[in-house]
Amino acid sequence: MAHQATISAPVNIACIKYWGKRDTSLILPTNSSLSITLNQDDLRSTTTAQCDPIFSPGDKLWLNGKEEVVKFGGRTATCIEVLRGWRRDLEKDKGLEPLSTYPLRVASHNNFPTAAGLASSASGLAALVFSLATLYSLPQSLGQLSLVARQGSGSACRSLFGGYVAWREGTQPDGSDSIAEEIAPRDHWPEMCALICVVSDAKKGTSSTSGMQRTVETSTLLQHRLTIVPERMSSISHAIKERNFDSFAQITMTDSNSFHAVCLDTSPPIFYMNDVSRSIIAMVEELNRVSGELGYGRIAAYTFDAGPNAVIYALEKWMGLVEKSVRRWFPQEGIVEVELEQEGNKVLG
Ligand code: 2P0
Repeated sequence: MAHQATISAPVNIACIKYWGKRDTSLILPTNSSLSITLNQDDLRSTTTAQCDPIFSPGDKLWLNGKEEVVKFGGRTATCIEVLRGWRRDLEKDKGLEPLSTYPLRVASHNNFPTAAGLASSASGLAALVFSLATLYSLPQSLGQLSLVARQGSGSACRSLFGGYVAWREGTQPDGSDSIAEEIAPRDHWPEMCALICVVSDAKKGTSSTSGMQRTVETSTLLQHRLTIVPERMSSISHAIKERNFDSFAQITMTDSNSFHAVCLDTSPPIFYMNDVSRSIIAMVEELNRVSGELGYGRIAAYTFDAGPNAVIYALEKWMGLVEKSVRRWFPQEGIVEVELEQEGNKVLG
């Protein structure tokens, strides 16, 4: 019988955005980033990895039922190669069955639209890495696995953890310190919730990988952004530690706007947000203006990734009001309310 592991991996949404690589093959970012992991009941990638000596030679991968080519030297192949190497070392040390020599079959499924700015590559690559680590019974820590997931897709390194997660850009040329870590568990601030407004589930026009490369090559504003992000990383970490929503919201919204500004400063410019996205910004800003005047401070924080869909963070006590406002002004948009996630990847079988 084939050896098998099935796991699920969560989606993460960044409050401080990753946008730009200083090394495109090792996937080393131009700045650190920070994200929140969303509940897997709502959004997840589920992946089964199998290996068996009777399989025909070569590794095979299916994404949402469609076979994907595992390109030699490509990102997926790199992740598989590293994990297989770690298994080989373990087999040598402990005299284990040589699973590392068996062909692999990996099938992955997302329960949300792929490539619609909902971070499908993050959960997908995190799921790939964790399913193989489970299949191979690897002893490596989540931090070490994050170094591998990062090489599959940058943002994937953050999806190995639950709660509030930082990806440190690192300084080493080999990427050995460009690692993700949990800075606070979900339980630290359990009232935090997210509302996803699916403005469009169409595949995005410019992929993150090519878009950020173009930004690095052409945007002068990016250089300015890079001088500001370190301070933002420490301020938002502080806001999370202190459970200061007003400050958290201010930094999250500012960084989302800064990211979309560098997209606009790219040549040719990249537009991820549309008119509905901008109207959602106006609505949240208005809500915060009123709540500020009433002495509650900011009560909602929008953020947009590489697509038009909005993610709005709010504390549980305000989420009813935020959701009602979104439904009133944007009745045609799909809305998903999600809690945060305690765990990173889960072993299902
Ligand atoms: C983020 N995004 O921090 C930012 C915000 C999109 C906007 O990480 O080339 O799919 O695979 O490393 O990880 C999208 O970038 O790009 C992303 P690659 P990835 O979540």
